[in-house]
Amino acid sequence: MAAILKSFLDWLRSLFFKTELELTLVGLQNSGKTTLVNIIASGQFKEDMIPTVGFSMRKVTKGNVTMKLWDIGGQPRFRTMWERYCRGVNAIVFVIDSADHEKLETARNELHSLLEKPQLANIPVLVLGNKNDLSEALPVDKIIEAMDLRSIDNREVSCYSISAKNQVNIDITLQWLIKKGKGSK
Ligand SMILES: Nc1nc2c(ncn2[C@@H]2O[C@H](COP(=O)(O)OP(=O)(O)OP(=O)(O)O)[C@@H](O)[C@H]2O)c(=O)[nH]1
Ligand SMILES: [Mg+2]
Repeated sequence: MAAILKSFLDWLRSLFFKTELELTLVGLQNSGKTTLVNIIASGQFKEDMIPTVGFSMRKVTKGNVTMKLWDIGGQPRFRTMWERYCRGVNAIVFVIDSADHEKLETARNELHSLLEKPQLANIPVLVLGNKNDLSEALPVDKIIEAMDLRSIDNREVSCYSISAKNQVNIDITLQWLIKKGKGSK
């Protein structure tokens, strides 16, 4: 009964309130951050992507949800910028190429050193194992292990296996993210 009441109230709230979200996407180069932003914004997938130089920002409105998406370059020279762009956001989205086994260790080290920054304390993190359309892609339990996500105990952490290309699990990703937003009139 309480659950029904809650979903009714959520629905009622959604009629009157706007949800505003600010999110930052980080992760190694070639993991699919810009592709994911494009999928969220327009559903378009492109094979021939240009690596992000510095960062790009996109504002996307879906129904009564407005998302400000900071998409930061993943090449080593841009990684020092990650922290600055993650400050004060509703959630950090850490994208990995789950089929690129060799880069997982670097991805794990980059994630853990980012989360050590005091300025980013408590910000929820969503780790996305992208490219699950590829046969070598690791399943979600292996990603959790390889990224040592169970050792993170000072914030909310979730992990999904997705494919931006085939739009797999994009819906649950958006649902998770929207819950981190703040309602405002
Ligand atoms: N098979 C497959 N390829 C993908 C997927 N998502 C992205 N790609 C490809 O991965 C490559 C890199 O994608 P980008 O979105 O540019 O990666 P990025 O993380 O933004 O890279 P940087 O901007 O350099 O940090 C492109 O060739 C994409 O087409 C996916 O879900 N499956
Ligand atoms: Mg990019």
